[in-house]
Amino acid sequence: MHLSELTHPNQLHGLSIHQLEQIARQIREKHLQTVATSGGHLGPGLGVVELTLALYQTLDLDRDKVIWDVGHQAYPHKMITGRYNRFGTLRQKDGIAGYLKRCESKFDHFGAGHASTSISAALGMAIARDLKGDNFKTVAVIGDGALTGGMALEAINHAGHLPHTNLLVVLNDNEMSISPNVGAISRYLNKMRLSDPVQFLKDNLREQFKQLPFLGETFTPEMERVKEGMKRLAVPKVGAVIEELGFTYMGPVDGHNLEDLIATFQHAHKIPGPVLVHVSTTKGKGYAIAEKDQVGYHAQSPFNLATGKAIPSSKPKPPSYSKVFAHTLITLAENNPQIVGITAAMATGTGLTKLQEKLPKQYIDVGIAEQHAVTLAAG
Ligand SMILES: Cc1ncc(C[n+]2csc(CCOP(=O)(O)OP(=O)(O)O)c2C)c(N)n1
Repeated sequence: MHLSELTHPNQLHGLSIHQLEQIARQIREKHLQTVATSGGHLGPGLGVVELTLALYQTLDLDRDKVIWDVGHQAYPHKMITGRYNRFGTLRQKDGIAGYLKRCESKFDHFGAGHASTSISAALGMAIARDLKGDNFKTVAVIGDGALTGGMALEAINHAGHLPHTNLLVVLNDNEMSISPNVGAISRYLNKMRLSDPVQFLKDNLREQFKQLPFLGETFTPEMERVKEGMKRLAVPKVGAVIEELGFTYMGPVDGHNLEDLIATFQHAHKIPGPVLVHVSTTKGKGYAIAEKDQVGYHAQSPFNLATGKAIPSSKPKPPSYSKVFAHTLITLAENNPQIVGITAAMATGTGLTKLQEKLPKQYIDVGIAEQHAVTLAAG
């Protein structure tokens, strides 16, 4: 099947892994060509191609609702919900919008743009569903960056208190906000990603047991049990904090392995109450230049696909606002150590990366947490 024939996401039902892989390739091709021509978000969408296909294969999109956080990563969603043939008009007048837009498609259930709203919106839809006695699924897909926003945590706090409200949260963890993600939650997610118990055992215990005289290989069944015990001592239970908050935790799952993703989502749909599936993805997946420079290719103006270089604008432009702002701030801060630049995960967009480079002690990234940033500044 070619992507152009996919006019409804339920046509994904029953496709083989091989067919899904072909669709994934076609999505990436169209994604790259379109953004190279019109500009737009690049890395976020390329990272969720398999996640989107696998999730949609396990849902009935005529009934179930998927809410994408921010919406800047939803280009694959747009292509498989009937907008492939118009996708070339992305971000042009009367064309396909760069974010989700409710009037554009019945599959866009929530139009945001601001981060950290998806779990609240999905939980609201889940509660409304239950009040009406309906039983469709609601799924929030949220990035690890957006998870640093207070509203996402407020929603988790609420959802974890409602054990009878079915809700699936898919955490798209690529370790990046626009810049590398920051904060204690990000560090915790990283710990979960790294705590691969199988690898831990392979690397450590098996070898050590083999060296014991008389025991060696013959000790295997006992060894397995001891290994399990030691593993629990050595590695914190993956997802323990999330489980303590009332969610069932599943993961981390390889976000580019369709088979694993489909099996995990199928399982997750059967679990009652709030469930969080932790998916590990690579921002920019499939376009080596974007994988390497994940900050630079979060979003791009028109560029040359072969080199990755931006196509220079024909009109000369005045310096950007952020450039002037950063220059002014650095000049002031160099002369006054009491000046500190605070950003809510927008170091590149505000020009503060320059301050970070020059005066790192006078720079703070608080994550996507604007209200905290302002009150922190007041403090
Ligand atoms: C409230 C708010 N602050 C800042 C932004 C700017 N912004 C857009 S995307 C993004 C990073 C999102 O990171 P993540 O959720 O991990 O998604 P990824 O881009 O990594 O897929 C930021 C900071 C925003 N959209 N909303």
